[in-house]
Amino acid sequence: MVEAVETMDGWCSLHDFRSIDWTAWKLASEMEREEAIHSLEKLMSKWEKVEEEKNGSQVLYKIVGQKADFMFMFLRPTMNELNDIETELNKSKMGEFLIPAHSYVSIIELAKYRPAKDGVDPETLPETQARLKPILPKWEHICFYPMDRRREGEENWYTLEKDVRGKLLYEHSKTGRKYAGKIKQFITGSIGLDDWEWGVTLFAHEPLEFKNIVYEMRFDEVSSRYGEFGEFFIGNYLPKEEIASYLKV
Ligand code: 76R
Repeated sequence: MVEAVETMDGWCSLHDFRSIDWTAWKLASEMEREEAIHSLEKLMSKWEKVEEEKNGSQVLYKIVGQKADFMFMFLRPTMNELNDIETELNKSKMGEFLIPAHSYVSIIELAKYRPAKDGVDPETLPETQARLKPILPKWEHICFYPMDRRREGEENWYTLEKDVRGKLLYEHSKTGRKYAGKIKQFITGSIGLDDWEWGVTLFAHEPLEFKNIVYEMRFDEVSSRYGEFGEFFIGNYLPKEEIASYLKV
């Protein structure tokens, strides 16, 4: 029988995409707009405290193109906290001008394909814990897309033996490591949680590196034979200090 792989699971993740209701925004009074901006800044400050205390992490990006305007990515220990965050955003003054565009629910995941070294469970290592409960980078650009592993005829990931899958992912990781310092990747598992099997979140200083890594990986067997991809989202970093100028009309 084909064996599943054990996963190491970390913080719960919510990718929350919002479009700005620009018509309502322009029709609002200066005072209302200020109140809305302030409400978002206040929430961001509150979330930053959570991050400082290492109880979660988040980022805000401006989506390029018409799929959304804002993309928040939140990491928290529980799904309840993620629910609270989206609700508090909806209830805020800013929430009156935000239209839900898309969302993605998943959990930070690392797979245990490699055998334990000297009998040590990798999950107990501090470096593993740091990857399961990461502080997200505030790099200039973000790329998010969901993906599946194929299961069709000869291309069925779920009928491959574990050692074969491990070898294919090892080859994949060698391509990934070439992008050290240029790309930071977070894999979140969403089997049973959302419409695809994994979410891929990449950070880069230079957006061309997204195209480079995704293109190069298309030729790795694990992607060329077993990868299926969803919608791609690209964003530019929006620090709290720049929200007001971004929204100024
Ligand atoms: O976790 C590890 O670092 C060990 C090696 C590794 C695994 C197990 C690894 C390394 N990945 C793993 C698993 Mn990955 N990854 C993707 C994508 O567009 C595409 O073709 C694929 C999207 C990118 C860009 C990427 C980058 N990886 C996975 C899984 C889970 C599969 C499963 O369990 O079946 C998916 C879906 C996936 C997809 N990967 C790396 C990278 C990079 C940059 C690395 C090197 C990380 C490093 O060593 O720092």
